[in-house]
Parts: sequence; structure tokens; C-alpha cells
Amino acid sequence: MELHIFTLSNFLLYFPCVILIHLLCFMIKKFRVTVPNLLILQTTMSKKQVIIDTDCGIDDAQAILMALAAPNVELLAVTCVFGNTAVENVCQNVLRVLSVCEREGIPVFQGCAGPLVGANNLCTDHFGGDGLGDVLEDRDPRWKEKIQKENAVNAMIRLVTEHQNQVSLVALGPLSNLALAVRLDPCFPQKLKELFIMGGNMEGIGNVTLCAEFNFAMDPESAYVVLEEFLCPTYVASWEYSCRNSLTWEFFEELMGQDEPAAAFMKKITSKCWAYSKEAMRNKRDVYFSPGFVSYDAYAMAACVDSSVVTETIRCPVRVELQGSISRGMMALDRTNELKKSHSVHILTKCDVEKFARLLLASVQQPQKK
Ligand SMILES: *[C@@H]1O[C@H](CO)[C@@H](O)[C@H](O)[C@H]1NC(C)=O
Ligand SMILES: [Ca+2]
Repeated sequence: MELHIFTLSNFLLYFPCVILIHLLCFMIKKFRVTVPNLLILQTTMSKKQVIIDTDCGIDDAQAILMALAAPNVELLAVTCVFGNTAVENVCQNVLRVLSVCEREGIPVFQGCAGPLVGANNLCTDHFGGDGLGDVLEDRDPRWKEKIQKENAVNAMIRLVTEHQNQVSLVALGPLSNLALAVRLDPCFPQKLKELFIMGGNMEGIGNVTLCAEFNFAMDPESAYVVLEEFLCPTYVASWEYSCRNSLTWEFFEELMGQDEPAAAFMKKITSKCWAYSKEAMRNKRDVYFSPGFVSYDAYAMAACVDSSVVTETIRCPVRVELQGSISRGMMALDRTNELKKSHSVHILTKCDVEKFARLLLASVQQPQKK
């Protein structure tokens, strides 16, 4: 009697399993469902939802291409902020990058035209007046119609509220839009999954002023607000991080020499830009670090696309200096917790350069229309 019950329960347990295995075999035979296909199916199901906030210069363009090429990324929106150039140019630049990959369906929003405090001292000599090397002709006279009506800050809040704890925000310019977002919606940071920032410095070395990095120096108050109030997991790719993990100029040539439209676009916009001049010691970077090719914003994007690219971090509280005659906008690391802050951020320090290089290559090799 007992034996009988045992076999019956066994049968009930195994029967569905047997059916499932047969079904799987049938699918593999009939529809050629292969294991890689099943894996792709899985990655499309668990795609990372990303918003990019950008002041679209040349390195931002490269970072956006990286997000577009990543099979595990769903780009929800691109929000624009002043920085490398005026915000109107930033909007047009983003549209250009999306059109190179035929991904115009991704909505683009216009945001802050200047910092929260003080004058807008645009520093436009780095990547040219238009931010993309001043080489692109055929400007689109109807670009404004292609920008969403909603302001970037409102759009960010709406999207992050609609996809709570799902969105990875990647900030590649001055942090003005993010600072406004937390003022309009104090819960904004806690609705984010994570935040990646390209900006700041960790050794007191600046690239626009003596002690401050460009994105933080352009709007120090916003950088301060974000690093004090965004309590979500935060990853900071500083200026020194990118410079210490530079690539060779030979690799740069290989990157620009690829056949696909994205590579041709990058080649064109870097062609006349002194920031991509291989001549050593022409810029501050070469004085402090060894000469090489540094695609700044792509470092923050790579950390978002594939966290294994980052191989070492420092976890500690940070604060942005707002006074200081030579240090306004500098980021200070508080490794002994003198400030008694409760929130720590991840400061990226080491990068798997090979993996990073592979992501860059994939970003310029992507076919149009994914
Ligand atoms: C300074 O570094 C930032 C990245 O941290 C980069 O976006 C910017 O273009 C650099 N500017 C100059 C003048 O080197
Ligand atoms: Ca940028």
C-alpha cells in the first residue's frame, strides 16, 4: 500500500518534468532554438534601463555609442545639459549621434543652460565651438521639432518614477539637471537603481583649474548637492581614473579605422580637434600622466554597461569644495570619515583596460538599426 502511494507521487512529480523536456527538445528541433538564442532571450528580458545626462562633446558621443551598442542596455532617454557647448548645440549633437546609428526613436530632452550659481563660463575650445570638433556641415534646421517638449528635469523625474529602482543614470556633464531633479522631487535619488558620474578628481589635480575637473568646475553647487543628497549607489569615474587607465594612440587609430558608420563619424569629429592631437605634452594631462588616448565619458558608461570593467574601487564619503581660491569645485575624499557623513560613494580606481578597449571597439562597429 505504501509502495503504491510512493510510486504515484513519484509519477506526479516526474510527469510534468518529462513533458517539459520533450517540449524543449521539440522546440530545439522545430524552431532551431539554440543555447545562445536562449541566452539572448534572457538578456533582452533583463535589460538595464539607462538614462544618459550629457553635455555632448566628442567623448560623450563615444559614450552614447557604447550604450547604443550594448546588447544589455535599453536607453530610455538622453537628457541634455550645457557644458562642452551651449545646451542647444548639445541637443543637436545628441540627435546627430542617434542618427548615425539610426536610433532616432530614443527621446531627447533639453535641460539646464547654465549652472545654478554664477555666470555661464562656457569653455568651448576643447572640442570646438559646437562640441563635436566644428567639422559637421548640413546642420538640421528643424532640430527643435525633434527635441521633446517636456523639460529634461521633468522627464528624468517622470521616467524614474515610472520605472522605480530600475533606472541607471549616467551623468556625463555638469550635474545641474540632477541637482534640480532632487529639488523638485526629494525622493528622486531613492527611486534610482544607481548613479554613474564622470567627473571630479581624487588627487586634487584639475584639468580646467588648478584643482578642479571640468564637469564639477562648471557647476560646483550642483556637484555638491548631488554628492550630498543622492543616497543611491553612486560610482564616480574621476579625471585621474580615466587618465590613469588611458589607451594607446595606436589603439585610437585602430578604433577610428573601422569600416562602420559609427567609426567614420568618430573619425570625422576627432580629425581636426586638438584634444585628440597625438603630439605629446600639448595638454595638462600629459604633464601629470603618461601621454595616451583618453575617452573620458566612456569610462563611466563602461562601468554601467559591464561592472566587471572596474577592477578596484575606494569606498568612502566625499565632499565638493565650494569656497577656496584655487580649489572651488574640487572633490575631497574623506577616507577617515572626518566629516561624519553616513553615505559613501564608490570611487573607481582601476579598470580592466582590455575589456574597456573591447567595449569601445564594439561601440564603433555596431551596425545601423539594432
Ligand atoms: C577635463 O576632463 C573632463 C572629464 O573629467 C572632460 O570631459 C573635459 O573635456 C576635460 N577638459 C579639458 C579642458 O581637458
Ligand atoms: Ca561630457
